[in-house]
Amino acid sequence: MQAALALARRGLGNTWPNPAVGCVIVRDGAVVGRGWTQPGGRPHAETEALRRAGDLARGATAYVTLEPCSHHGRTPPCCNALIGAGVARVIAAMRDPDPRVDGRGFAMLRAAGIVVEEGLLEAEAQAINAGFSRRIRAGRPVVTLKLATTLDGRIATHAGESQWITGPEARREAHAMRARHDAILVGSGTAVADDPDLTCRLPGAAPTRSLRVIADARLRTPPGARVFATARQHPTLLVTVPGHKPAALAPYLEAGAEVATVARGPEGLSLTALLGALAQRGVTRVLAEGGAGIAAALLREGLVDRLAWFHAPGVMGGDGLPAAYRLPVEVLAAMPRFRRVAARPLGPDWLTEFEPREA
Ligand code: AOF
Ligand code: ZN
Repeated sequence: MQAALALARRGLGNTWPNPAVGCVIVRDGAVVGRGWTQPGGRPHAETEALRRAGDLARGATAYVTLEPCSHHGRTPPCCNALIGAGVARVIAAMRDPDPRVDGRGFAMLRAAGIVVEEGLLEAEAQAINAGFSRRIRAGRPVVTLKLATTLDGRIATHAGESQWITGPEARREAHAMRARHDAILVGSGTAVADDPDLTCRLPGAAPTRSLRVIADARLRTPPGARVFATARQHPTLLVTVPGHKPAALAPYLEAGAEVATVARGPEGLSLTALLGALAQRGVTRVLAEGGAGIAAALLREGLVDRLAWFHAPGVMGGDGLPAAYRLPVEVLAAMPRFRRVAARPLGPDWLTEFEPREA
């Protein structure tokens, strides 16, 4: 199952709207087939592993990180494939929350005489599928907030200079992080100040399917910005509020970007509504890369599921721009708090990862 989980992780950022699943088929103590969900979500992990195992799947045990599907999609259910291949035992880490499956897969396998065990390394599988489960159950994706700051939490100088605070090792990790998410979100402040292209550039890495999302209520990002100039090569979504004149939106559409409108929020657009719109498009995992406005709004609304904080060993002082502004914390009890789940050095910098601390 550990091996199946590692295979599943390969698909993160690439399989949406489907979950990233891994499957290992074992017979007589030897691995005879391995598979993981392919880009775009099909083929599923089990059919990939079965194809490789061929006749050796007969009497074998399949380790799957998610309950095999029981519904007819573009292809018949994975349960049919497992039954047809003569697999004797299926060990699944967790149940599939998709209402089309949700226990029906296990029932189908058992009805066919296959021995089924559920719950092996379930916590790991739940973590991998957190975005998928959240989209199914709550209609929104999980959000990782990525910040790169000085030791005193500054993201840019007073003059707006921000490139580069962290070193090349941290930036490489940030690119890998983009690849593991379905969508990369920035606000117009960052889009204007940094003119990022929000792609994943890693030598040797396969092209990614990440959707680039610019939250821009007032259409402050010029249509000539790098994200829009490359919109024909990389999917790009401009999210704004209703009421703009068609002529104001036309240049973005002409550049090849999509435009979506969502409800207004306290400042600009509602991030909750934006996340809902992304989930409707199938997005399960969002990487928010700033800036200070988006970071503050996500923290304020309790929308951060994971915080990835790069610290560079420099100090900017009070004139530097803070990582988040207008977080009205007046009493300590109101401060969003996190618990550290990982920390490691990256060249001269540190990456610390956090999850919300339960109240
Ligand atoms: C599996 N193995 O590798 C994945 C599964 O749109 P479809 O027909 O591809 O079905 C998508 C659903 O299949 C998805 O919502 C989830 O329930 C399941 N994903 N199932 O057996 C896989 N990715
Ligand atoms: Zn399937």
